[in-house]
Amino acid sequence: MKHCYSKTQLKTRAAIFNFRALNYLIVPLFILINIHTTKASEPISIEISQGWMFKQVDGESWLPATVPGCVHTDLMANQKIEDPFYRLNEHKVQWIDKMDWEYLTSFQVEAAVLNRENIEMVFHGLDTYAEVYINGQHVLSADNMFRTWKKDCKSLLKEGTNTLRVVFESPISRGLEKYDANGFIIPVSGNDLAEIGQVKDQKKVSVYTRKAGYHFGWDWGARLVTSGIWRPIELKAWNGPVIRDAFARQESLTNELATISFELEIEANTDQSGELTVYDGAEVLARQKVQLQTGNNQLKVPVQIRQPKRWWPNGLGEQHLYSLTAKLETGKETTSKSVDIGLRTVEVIMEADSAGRSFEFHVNGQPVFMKGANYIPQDIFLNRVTPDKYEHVLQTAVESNMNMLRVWGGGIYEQDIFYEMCDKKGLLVWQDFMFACAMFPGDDAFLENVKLEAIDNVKRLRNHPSIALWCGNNENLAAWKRWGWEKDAIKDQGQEVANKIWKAYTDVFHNILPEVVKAYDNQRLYWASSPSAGQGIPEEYHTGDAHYWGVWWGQEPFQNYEQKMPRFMSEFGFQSFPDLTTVKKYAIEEDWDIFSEVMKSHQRSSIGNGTIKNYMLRDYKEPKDFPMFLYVGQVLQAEGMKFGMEAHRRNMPYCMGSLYWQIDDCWPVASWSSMDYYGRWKAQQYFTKKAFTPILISPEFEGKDLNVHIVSDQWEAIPATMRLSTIDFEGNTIWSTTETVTIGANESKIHFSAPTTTLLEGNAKEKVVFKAELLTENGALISSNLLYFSAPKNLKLPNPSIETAITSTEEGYKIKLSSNLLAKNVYLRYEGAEGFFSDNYFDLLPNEPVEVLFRTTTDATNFKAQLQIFSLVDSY
Ligand code: BMA
Repeated sequence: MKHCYSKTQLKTRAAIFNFRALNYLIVPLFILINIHTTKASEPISIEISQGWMFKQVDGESWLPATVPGCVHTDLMANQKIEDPFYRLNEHKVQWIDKMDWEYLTSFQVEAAVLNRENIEMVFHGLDTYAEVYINGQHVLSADNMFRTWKKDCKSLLKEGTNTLRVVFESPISRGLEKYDANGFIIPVSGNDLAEIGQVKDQKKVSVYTRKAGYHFGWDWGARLVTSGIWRPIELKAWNGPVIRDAFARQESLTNELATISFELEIEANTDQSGELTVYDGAEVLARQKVQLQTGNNQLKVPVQIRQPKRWWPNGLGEQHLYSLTAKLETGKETTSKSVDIGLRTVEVIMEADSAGRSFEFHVNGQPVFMKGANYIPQDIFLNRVTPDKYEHVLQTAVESNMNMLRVWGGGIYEQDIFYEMCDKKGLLVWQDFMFACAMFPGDDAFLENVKLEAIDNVKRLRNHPSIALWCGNNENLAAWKRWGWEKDAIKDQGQEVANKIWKAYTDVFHNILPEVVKAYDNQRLYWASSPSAGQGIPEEYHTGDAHYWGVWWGQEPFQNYEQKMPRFMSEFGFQSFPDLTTVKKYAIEEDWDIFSEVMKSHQRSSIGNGTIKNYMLRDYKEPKDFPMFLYVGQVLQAEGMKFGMEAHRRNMPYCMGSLYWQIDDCWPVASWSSMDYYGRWKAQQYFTKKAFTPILISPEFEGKDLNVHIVSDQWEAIPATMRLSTIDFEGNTIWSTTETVTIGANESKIHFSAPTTTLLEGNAKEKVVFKAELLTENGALISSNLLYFSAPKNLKLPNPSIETAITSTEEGYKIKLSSNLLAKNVYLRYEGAEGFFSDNYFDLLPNEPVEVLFRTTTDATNFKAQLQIFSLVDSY
C-alpha cells in the first residue's frame, strides 16, 4: 500500500496509457454535451466533472471520485478512511500524502465540438504535481496549485469516447527530493507540522511546493496534505478569435467622469478585421474598427462613464457595480467577455508625522478606519467550501460591521466567488500572495513558477473593486529579521547560505512580485510583507502595519492592547474553544478535559490550552466543569478582544485599522477564530459586532480616571445625548449624568472624564458597573457599553432569576429576557436544531428586558423546553 514509485518509474508507467485501468470502471463514464442548443458557431464550454474514478497509482481497484475534489474526501466518500476531523483520526491518515494517486474519466466529444477551429482544455487548479494524459498521450506537467494550465487539444481529441487521466505524485516525496537536493536548510516555522505528518526525519518540505501552506499544518490547522483536481477542468471550443482577458484600468475618477482604459487581450488564428463594441449593460460606451494579427493582440479601448456612481465599503454607501462587456464581431464570428467593476479610488497614505509615518486607507479620497479580520480557507478540503459557506462568513463580516478582510498568505488565492461577494458586500480585501512564516527556495525554476503564479492571479483578480492592496507575504520578513532566523542561519549554516536565503527573499518580494503588480495592476499598492514598516524594513510600531502578539504569545495582559498601539493593526488575537455542540462533533465525553489527547490534538498552538487556562484564572473563577470551561473561555476571548478592538478605534487617526486574527476555522479546533468551523458564532463574534458599530461609545480607565470616548466612522457630525450612570447589581442608580454632545465626523474624542471615586460614590467597586449610552435626539439608542471596576472573578455577582417569554415568529422564536438582578454574560444555548441567536453572551441588567431572536430553518418545536440559559455565576 505504501510503496512509492520513483519519478522515472512513474513516468514510464504513466507514459503507456493504461487500458487495463478502463476494465475497472464499473460505471459507464461519459459526459453529455448539450450541443443541440448550441448554435453552429457559438463557443462551447463543458466542465469535465462526471464519471471520474480514482486509485492509488500502484493500487488495483478504481473507485468513484468527485471532481473538483481531493483524495482525502474521495477516500472518505468510499469509506476507505474515517473522518480525519474526528478524535485522533487525523493521525491515522498520514500515509495518504506519501502516495501517488491517479484520476481517470472518459468523456464524449461530438462532431460539433471537433469541428470548431480551436479546442482547449483548461485546468483551473491541479493540486499539485500532476501529469496529464489525454487519450493516453502525455500533454501537461503541472507543479503549482495556484496556476491555471491550458492545453490546446484540437489534434488530441476524437469523435466519441475520449479519456482524461491525471496522475498526482506525492507532494511529500517530491518535497523530500527537493529538500535533500537543496544543499542547505531553508528556515520554516513550526507551523509545518512535519512530526504529525510522520515525515522522514521530520523534514519540513512545505516550502518546496507551490501549494497552500496550511495543508501542511498550522497553529490552528490539521495536517492533511491533499492531492487532487481542486478546481474545474473545462473543455472549450470556438471558432475565430477569442478575448482571453479584459481589464478595466481606471485611469481617472471624478464626480463627473470616470475614464477607463479597457484593455483586451485577443487571440486570433488568422489576420482579420472586425468591430469591437463596449457596453455597459445595454448602453454602448465605445465602438471601433480593429485589425487583428495572427496570435496575441493587445487592444486598449478608451471608455468614459459620465456621472459615475461610486463603490463604497460597507457602512459608508452603496456598492455600485458596472458590468462592462467587450463584444468582437468579425463578420463570421462573435465573441464577448464581461467584467463587473466598481469605480472607486483606494490609496494607502503614508505620511511622515511627529511619531513616524501614517498608514491610512483612503477610499474615494476619504480616510477610512479599517475594521475587520484575517481570513483563512474555510476547510482543509477546499472542495467542501460551498457558496453557502462563503455567504455565511462574508455576511457575518458585514453584520459585524467590518469593511476589510485580509486573505492571509498561508492559504489560497481565494475562489472568484469570494471576491464577487466581497465586491457586492463592500468588503475590502487585503490580499497576500501565498507565502507565510517561512523562507523559500530561490532557484530559477522556483522563481519562474512564482512569477507565472503571480501573473495568473493578479490578472484573475484585478477587476475586483474589493481588492485594496497586494502584500508579498505573511511574517517572512519578521521571521528573518526579528525572530532570529537570520542570526541562526549565519551561526548554523554560515554567512554564504544566509545570503542565499535572503537573496531568494529579495528576488521574490522585492523584484518579481512588485514587478508583476506594476505591470498588471499598477494602481494598487504593493506592500512587501505583513507586518513591516516598508520594503525590507521590519515592523516598527510607529510606521507601517503591525502584528501584536504580546497578548497570547507573550502572556501580556489584555490591557497592553492600549499600550502597544500601531498605525495599522493587521493581526492580534486570543484563542478559545468552540461551543460544546461543535466539540461534540469531534470528541466524546471521555475526552472532555482540555488536557486529554483528543483536546490537545485539536489545539495546535504550542502553548495553547495552558495559555487559555492561565489567562482565565487571572480574571475568572475556575469553571466547575468542562462545558463551563468552554463557555468562560469564549467570554474571556470576547472581553479581551473587545478591549483590543475598542482601543484601536479610540486611538484613531493615529491607528487606522484593526484586523484581528482570525474570523474562521478550517476544521473543528481550539483557535483564535471568532466563528467556528461550522459557522457558529463564538462570543467574540457578537462582541465584534458591537465593538465595530459605526458609532461607538467606549469607556476606559486611565490611571485614576474613567474617560468616555465616542468614536465615529460616519462623515457627518450628528447631535446626540450621552447618558452615563453607575448602577449597582440590583439596578439602583448611584450616580448619573446626561449631556448633549456633538459626535464629530470620522473622529475619536473623549467626551467625559471623571475620577473613578466620583463615579463610585463610596460604593464597593465589586458591586457596581458603569453604563454608557449614546442616543439620538429622538431617544433611539446608537451605542451602549458597560465597564466594570473590577475583574469578573472579584465581582460580587448576585444569583439572578432570569425570566423568559418565548413567542414563535416566522423565522423561529423571539425570546424576551428579563432579570431582577444583574446576570453577567447570559448565554442561550439550544442543541435541538441548527439556528442562530441574534445576540448572546450579553450582560442583562436588572429590570432592563432584552429581546433576542432565534432564527432557524429546521424544525425546532421543542425549543421552549430545551432552551438552556445560564450566566457567569453558574460557571463556578
Ligand atoms: C500569525 C499568523 C498565523 C498564525 C497566528 C497565530 O503569525 O500569521 O501564522 O496562525 O499568528 O499564531
